[in-house]
Amino acid sequence: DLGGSWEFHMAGQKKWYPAHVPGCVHTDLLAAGLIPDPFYRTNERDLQWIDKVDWEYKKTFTPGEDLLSRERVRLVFQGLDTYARVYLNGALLIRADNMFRTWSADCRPFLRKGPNTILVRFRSPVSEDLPKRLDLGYQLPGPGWGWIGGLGKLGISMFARKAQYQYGWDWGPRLVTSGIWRPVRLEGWDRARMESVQYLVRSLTPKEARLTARVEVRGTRPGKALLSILVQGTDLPAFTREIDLAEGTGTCSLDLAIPRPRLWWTNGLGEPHIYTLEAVLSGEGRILERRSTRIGLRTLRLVRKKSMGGKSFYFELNGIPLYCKGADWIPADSFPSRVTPGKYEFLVKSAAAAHMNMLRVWGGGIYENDLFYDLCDRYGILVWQDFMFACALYPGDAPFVENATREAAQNVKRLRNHPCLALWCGNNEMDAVLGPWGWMKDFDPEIRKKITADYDRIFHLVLPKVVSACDPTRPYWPSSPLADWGVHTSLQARSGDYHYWGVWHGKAMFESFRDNVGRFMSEYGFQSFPLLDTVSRFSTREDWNIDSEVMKAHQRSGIGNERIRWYMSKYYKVPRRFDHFLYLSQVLQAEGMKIGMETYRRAKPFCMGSIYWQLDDCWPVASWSSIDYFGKWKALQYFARKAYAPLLVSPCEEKGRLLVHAVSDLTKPVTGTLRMEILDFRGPSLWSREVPAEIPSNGSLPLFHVEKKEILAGKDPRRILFHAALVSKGKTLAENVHYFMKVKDLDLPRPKCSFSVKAAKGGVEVRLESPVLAKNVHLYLQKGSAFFEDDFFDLLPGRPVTVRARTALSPEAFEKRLRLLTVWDTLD
Ligand code: BMA
Repeated sequence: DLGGSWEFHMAGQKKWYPAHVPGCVHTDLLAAGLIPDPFYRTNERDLQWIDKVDWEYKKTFTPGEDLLSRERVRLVFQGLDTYARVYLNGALLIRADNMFRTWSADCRPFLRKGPNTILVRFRSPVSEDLPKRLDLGYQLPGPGWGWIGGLGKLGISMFARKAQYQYGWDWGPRLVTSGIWRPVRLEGWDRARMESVQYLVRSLTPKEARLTARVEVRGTRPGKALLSILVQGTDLPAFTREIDLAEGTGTCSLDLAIPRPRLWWTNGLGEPHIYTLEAVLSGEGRILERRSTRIGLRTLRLVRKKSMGGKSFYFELNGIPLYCKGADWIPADSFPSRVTPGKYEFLVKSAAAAHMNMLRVWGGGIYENDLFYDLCDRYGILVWQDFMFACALYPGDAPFVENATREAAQNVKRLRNHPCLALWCGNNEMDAVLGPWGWMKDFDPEIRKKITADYDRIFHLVLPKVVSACDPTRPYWPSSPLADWGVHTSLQARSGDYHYWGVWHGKAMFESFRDNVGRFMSEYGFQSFPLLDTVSRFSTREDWNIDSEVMKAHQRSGIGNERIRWYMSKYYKVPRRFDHFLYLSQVLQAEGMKIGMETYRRAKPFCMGSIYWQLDDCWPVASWSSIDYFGKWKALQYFARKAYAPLLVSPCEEKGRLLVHAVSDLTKPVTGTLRMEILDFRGPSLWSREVPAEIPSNGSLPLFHVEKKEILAGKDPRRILFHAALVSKGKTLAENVHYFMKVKDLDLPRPKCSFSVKAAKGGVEVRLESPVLAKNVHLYLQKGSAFFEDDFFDLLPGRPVTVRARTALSPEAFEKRLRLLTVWDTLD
């Protein structure tokens, strides 16, 4: 491992500073005290010089005897960002131009006994790509945040095979970094080594799983070797065969069988069982290499068949039609090298806690670290994997296409053994850029033809070819979405994945989710602000106004503040206080998205996926995320946990009627009672009804309906709520509330919440109660922090609830610091 401490400086300078590998220029400059925190206030603007200069990294190391005694030694960089030249003891070994590729070189002849020096020179991505843009003579469509970096309207991001979000996004700063962003090592070997191991499940029955291992072996000269595969944790004997070695790389196969296989299931359906297989290569009487791979045994099929006036789009897992619930994933930091394993685990665990079973790795970020996919394997979360192209059009010259092809092949090979990996998707929204968004209309026809041909080559020829060659069992889907919201024809919406942005971008009310249901929702979303404790980490008190310069610098959507305020004024009374506004923005987002999430679940099986935009943030910002940069669950994350529960009861209004649906993702039917009630906010129950409920497995159906006129007769809709609960054997399996008016029109009473706190495992238990309705109760601590298991919920009159909180505080200290905020408190 050549990671750890290195030195770096701006090219041409004398003095070197300490650096850390993996890392990047920005984090190294920050650690050396040479720049202020790029996320603080408007510091981003002053740091734009960093991408205009070249940087050098160096390290001196002494290889051990063992390494020097090897026949071959290879220098491997798992990630160089981006335009880099690598020198070992002065000899140029690698010229890199793609952040997403692994770069390696045989370096045995250049290695010395004693100290060796490795130098990596990073050329400025701006100096490298600006000439390409100028030579082209026209601007390829793209997101266009270049003005922040002093480039005016010149967009250059599409020329670089580098994380696109770093050039600025509508939730991300423009911080274009460079560096050795993934591990680097020397690999010594003799005789032969495995270049790759692929496990293909050929057949899977309760009796037996049959697999084929395909191993690429590289030899130094012709001869014989032995390949064995061990299934760890079982008493199965090793599967073994003799193989021929050549000088160079060859492929060999080995069949294996696992009796009574334990399957890999997604979160909510069962255990995501993992098998560890070890491939062992031996020759000349010794072990040459061992390689462990964790796999899962499952069948996963993307089912596309004519149905319901279009074409289905759903996954079938081990024979069961799977409703996908989840969110879109963006890199968890502007500087991906500093995302800790703990942060990865927290985010994936948070997704699982909200009953998600799919994350979509969006194409403007990175092919994630191995750890991310390991975690998704372990938590039973499928990954929809975009190739890294988003919201732009890309050059089509031969070197670019070649570079993209190698990038695709390497990443497909790296990730294909993960059971979590569900689908390869060509890009994010490029189909929309070419068509519906109208970004192409000003080009002259010749250029338009060329751009379209370039698009077709990569996304309809090259990438599907790579997938079918390297990962033949996974589906390839050219672009997400197939149908964009603005101009979709009803056939498209009935046939593929769908990004619905009428809410937010199109200023449609939340209720419009109901008229915009696709077969698989791969994006829809709404923004909110992080709460004050997060805001105060990047701002000072004088910035605490959403239109201040600093807050605007942390709101990257040009329409963002205006949209939030507009929607808020439609549904709520807009509060004057800053902290109340932040809180209410989260309530607005969560309640609005609740309508979307529940609509898309009720629409099962026509609609078989609800993936909302977006799970996480890459810095502290106003955004569509449900978890903020510092890991605080926003109201939306709590609401997702309820809307995505395996069993959902969902009331809604339709054509003058109130309907109550049940949606089940369970594999067994449920029998129980639907208990309904109308409560006055101030306590009394005004109406109640019970009906028997038979809910089939894996389905959605209405359980009850009534004319609104009938149920509301003689009641004041401003003062009542409808509560529905699914009860079986005395246990509440699911519950939900519905209001008949927008919150701004409700006659909310002043809550009189009381609470008591007692010790519980890992923290405390808070018992809350109010004689009158308390709407969207937010729990927080005056000082210090805690993780609340539930938050932003409606506390119904006279119905106490218990909420657990993880904290290190004693119950007494906790009780002293506990504070509550409700919608009523934000009314001036
Ligand atoms: C979608 C995404 C992102 C963007 C989001 C919000 O189209 O693919 O590009 O951040 O909308 O505008």
